[in-house]
Amino acid sequence: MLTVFSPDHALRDAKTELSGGELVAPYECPARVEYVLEQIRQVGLGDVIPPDVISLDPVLRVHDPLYIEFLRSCWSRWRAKGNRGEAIPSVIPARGMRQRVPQNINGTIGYYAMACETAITEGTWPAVQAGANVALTAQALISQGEAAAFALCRPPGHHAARDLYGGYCFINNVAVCAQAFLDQGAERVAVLDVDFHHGNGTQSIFYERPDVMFLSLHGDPQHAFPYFLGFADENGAGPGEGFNHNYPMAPSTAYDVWSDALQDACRKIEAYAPDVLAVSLGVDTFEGDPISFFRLTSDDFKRYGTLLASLKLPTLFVMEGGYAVQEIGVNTVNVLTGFASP
Ligand code: OKP
Ligand code: ZN
Repeated sequence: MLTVFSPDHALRDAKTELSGGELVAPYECPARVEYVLEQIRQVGLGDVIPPDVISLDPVLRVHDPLYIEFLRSCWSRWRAKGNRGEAIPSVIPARGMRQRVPQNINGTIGYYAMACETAITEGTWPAVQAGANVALTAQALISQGEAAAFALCRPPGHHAARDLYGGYCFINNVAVCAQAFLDQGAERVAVLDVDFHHGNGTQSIFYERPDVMFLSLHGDPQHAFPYFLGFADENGAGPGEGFNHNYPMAPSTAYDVWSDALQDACRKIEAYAPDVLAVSLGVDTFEGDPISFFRLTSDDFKRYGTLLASLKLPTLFVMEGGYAVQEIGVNTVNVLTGFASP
């Protein structure tokens, strides 16, 4: 299996994350994907190739142009105001308030935030853009007939909505790829999100559409980020009714219960008969993850990789979360080898 990777991910190297009332060192750090890359080379998964230079057009099929302009200019606008720390919002347009973009950057950043832990920094935009190009280059490989490809993206994307960043995410890489498949002739795309956290951004982008089925296995939002979306009764709306499936699961869920949910999701994917499968691959379901509460073991990742291969669909894997940095390489590559050599 080919992997697409860009060293430009390292330009996103925030010094702060708002956590527990403190500014701590971010969990979502550059070392994450370097460990994955090292393990890919260790097991000989396949070649690692750089992304093509791609325009923003496919990104703008999914995201609001003014939101993308905000991501691009946020850091310089923030600094121009004399702020000394990294850019974080201090006010959000909550219930009852006007949903309009104000001119002051302190208001603009709150308007576009879905969470406040994620600091915007000098190198964030170029890293995020490189990440989208990584995803789209892997997507093009599948479009051109490869059976599978791995987009080793960083930062992740599945919390980013049409005009919202947060939860470490800025551009929704998997959503951009799903739309690109459709634009290149696919009729139906299934997006399966196995990251520990609910993919609220991906869900919201496709919620009213039947051409992308979204299925997500995740920590019950009663207890886990993003708290305000990802419940079992969210099944899509309008023409999208019946094409969204959530599997929220309780603290301490292990592979027996988790894999039952995955098998149910696989049956729904089979019935949908998509042209292609895109997997939001987060490995923060691991028992040792510092910010999550499932109990998958490293061997379990290999098992479910094999399960996914039984769908016999062209499959794009897009990297999302996973914060047990020492083990992220083994866990991620276990999914890919379980898939590629079951
Ligand atoms: C991104 B992805 C830790 C709380 C972190 C945000 C989690 C974002 C996860 N202090 N809350 O889905 O892996
Ligand atoms: Zn996650």
